[in-house]
Amino acid sequence: MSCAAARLDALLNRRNRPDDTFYNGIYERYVNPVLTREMIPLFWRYDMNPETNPHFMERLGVNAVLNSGAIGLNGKYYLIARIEGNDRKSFFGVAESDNGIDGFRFWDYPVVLEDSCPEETNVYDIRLTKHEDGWIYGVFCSESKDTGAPELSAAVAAAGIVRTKDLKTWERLPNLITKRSPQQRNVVLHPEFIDGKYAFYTRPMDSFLDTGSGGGIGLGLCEDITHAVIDEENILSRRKYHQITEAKNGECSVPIRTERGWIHIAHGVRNTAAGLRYVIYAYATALEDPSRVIAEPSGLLIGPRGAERVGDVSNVVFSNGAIVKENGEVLLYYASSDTRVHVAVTTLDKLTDYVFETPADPGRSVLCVRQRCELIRRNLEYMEKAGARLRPAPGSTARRTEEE
Ligand code: M1P
Repeated sequence: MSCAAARLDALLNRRNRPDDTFYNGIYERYVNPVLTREMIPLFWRYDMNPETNPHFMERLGVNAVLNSGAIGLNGKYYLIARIEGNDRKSFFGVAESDNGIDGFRFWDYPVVLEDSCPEETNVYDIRLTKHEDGWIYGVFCSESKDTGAPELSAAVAAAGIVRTKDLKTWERLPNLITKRSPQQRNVVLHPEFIDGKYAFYTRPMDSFLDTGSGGGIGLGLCEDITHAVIDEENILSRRKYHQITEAKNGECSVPIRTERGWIHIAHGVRNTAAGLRYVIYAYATALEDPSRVIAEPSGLLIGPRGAERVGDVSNVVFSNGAIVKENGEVLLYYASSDTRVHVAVTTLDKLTDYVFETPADPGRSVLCVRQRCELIRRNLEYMEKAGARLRPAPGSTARRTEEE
């Protein structure tokens, strides 16, 4: 036991630092994951009594710690992680840190939700919204067996809703009903009222895994969050052929208010010969009309890299939480391959610049290469004017060379 305790202690006290092998000017990746299954307290997994556990054997193992909701409260940083037991069931646990990049420690007990939904088998991927009505809402996936379908694995995904003031006491509200979509996952509550109503980012789906006719990330309004019903969902961020969202997409965290618009972090999924590939992207909507998309930077913001590519569900990065600090820093939490949680750090300035100044995906190779040639042309022109020294590749039209 002392060996396991010492290992855990070392892990919890390990300092994090930016990964200096990665640079894109948009955000910094950090070297160590902020949460892993090894960071789960021993007393959640082992029977600590040598009389009943003479071999100090794991009794209730944890398979993965992933997709975490995030919130800053009273100067502390909280992640509400999806913790998946060896039994495949997920639940939520609150981990607290002083700086948001390391030192996360789980509270003594996981979150115990009110058992108001007897058919519910699994819960996961909570998004936390500090709403202007004064509550902190958690919206998560509530999964139940589809008893009407013949296949054993058939399931129904719905959006569960809870609320709290302190992350300790949670009130469960009835699940969200979307009248026109049979299934929902990746639902996020907007932090402000829109036209005096609660606004949810939805992801209409025809079945548990496939979005089918669901066109992308929707926005729907409801009058009463204690009996949340959405009639109409208007698609904001559309799935598009041959883009990173082709197979499906979903809102990640609560949109971030900036001077130029709401910045949204989302995930996009495409199919490959190796299976689905999940990446994180961004888009923006207008402050005065959050149903209007005003910027769609091309391609992915965060893709799985290096060791992140391997895990329970490989080739996945997935986010459902971000924290904006008072000094303008933005902590983007993302899980890799459904196995552990990382942080990428940027600032509001950089994120805004990225979202509004990155050109959109023109949709076809011939246009994409023209877009890139235009960047190259401007750069060569600029470098020549600025007197920058460069050695052009054979065939380059740049006139200034190192030899000149
Ligand atoms: O396995 C990747 C992700 O798959 C689901 O996301 P989506 O609904 O967009 O397909 C979720 O189950 C998520 O938890 C998981 O990380």
